[in-house]
Amino acid sequence: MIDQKYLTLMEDARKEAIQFVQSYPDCVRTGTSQHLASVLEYNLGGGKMQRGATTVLIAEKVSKSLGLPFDEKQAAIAGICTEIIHTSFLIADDIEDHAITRRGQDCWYRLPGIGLNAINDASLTEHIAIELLRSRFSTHPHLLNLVHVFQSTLFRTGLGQHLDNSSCYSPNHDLFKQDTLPLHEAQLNFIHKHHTPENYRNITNFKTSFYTYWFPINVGLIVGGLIPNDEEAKLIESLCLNYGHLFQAKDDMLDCYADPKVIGKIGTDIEDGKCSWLVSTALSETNTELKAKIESTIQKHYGINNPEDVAVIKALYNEIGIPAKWDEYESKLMKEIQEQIHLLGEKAPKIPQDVLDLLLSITSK
Ligand code: GPP
Ligand code: MG
Ligand code: MG
Ligand code: MG
Repeated sequence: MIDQKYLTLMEDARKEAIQFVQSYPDCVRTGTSQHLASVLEYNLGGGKMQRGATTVLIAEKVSKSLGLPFDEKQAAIAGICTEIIHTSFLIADDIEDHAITRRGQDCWYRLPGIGLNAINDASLTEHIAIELLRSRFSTHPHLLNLVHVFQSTLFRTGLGQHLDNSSCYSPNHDLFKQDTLPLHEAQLNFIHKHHTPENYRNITNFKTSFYTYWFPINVGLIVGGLIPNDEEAKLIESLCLNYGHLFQAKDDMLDCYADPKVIGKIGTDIEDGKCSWLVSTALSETNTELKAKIESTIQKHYGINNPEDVAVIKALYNEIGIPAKWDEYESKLMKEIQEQIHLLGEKAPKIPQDVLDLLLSITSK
């Protein structure tokens, strides 16, 4: 559990971010800054604040261990900037994924008067994070490193989102119309090419792991005054990729199995034909006869926005024991992560181990 102190710091930083955009000089015509404030008011709350709190926790521990002064309010601003980037991704992701609800309320793009303006709001939100960061860290010795981490996070996550979107299957995918192969073969080719554990891993690395773990950890280290050397950077990155993998595979399980009231969003992965942990695991079946049955069910019923087809896929997942496979996979992955944290403790003792342990326990909860 994240200590209440850090959540309160994040809440104060959230209010400050809203004041920051409200006091922005109105451009073109009055009301622009109020619009930005409404985007943040509606979208930058109700989340777990995991990324923001990670930033502050890491920065605090690192600066203390280096004997440097620590400004918790400034660190919380860096933390809220990581959350604002997250918000910008969610606004866009919900349009791309045809989602209905987010954090227990209607998705931003579904509100009257918003619609596809939400695309521009997502982009503006991203800029707000950088503007706020630059204004509050203008004299910080590592501002350039911070901006670099923000920009590479944006680029990598965008690449991941592209991989995710271009791996969506549907039996009547546009691409199949141009294919010279018969429909049945074009469908199977697509599934074989995209819905593999390797492609899944690649998608999650880019769309989730960088921005959910690598980003706040690196921002926290820099704010705390530590620029990791190459060896430390490599170890941190490979740990972050595994955290992200655990996080996303779990998110995929919840998409199918959790009560929307509990997770605040209604799952759309099956309807969207996503390359999820569930479908890529189902298709990794080694028994030839069972594999053929799984493939043909997915080929016919996956990626269709129709409750009957979705029910067929959910029944398939249950029949082949996806929940039990998940339990086994989760334990294996958690052990691997614990070993990585241990190794990092030996090779990079300046990186706070207790925060890394906390991140694992939050992710696996
Ligand atoms: C999570 O995927 C990944 C993101 C939210 C990154 C989006 C990146 C962009 C550049 C827009 P998801 O769709 O499974 O998340 P959720 O289940 O929360 O919708
Ligand atoms: Mg989504
Ligand atoms: Mg998505
Ligand atoms: Mg999801």
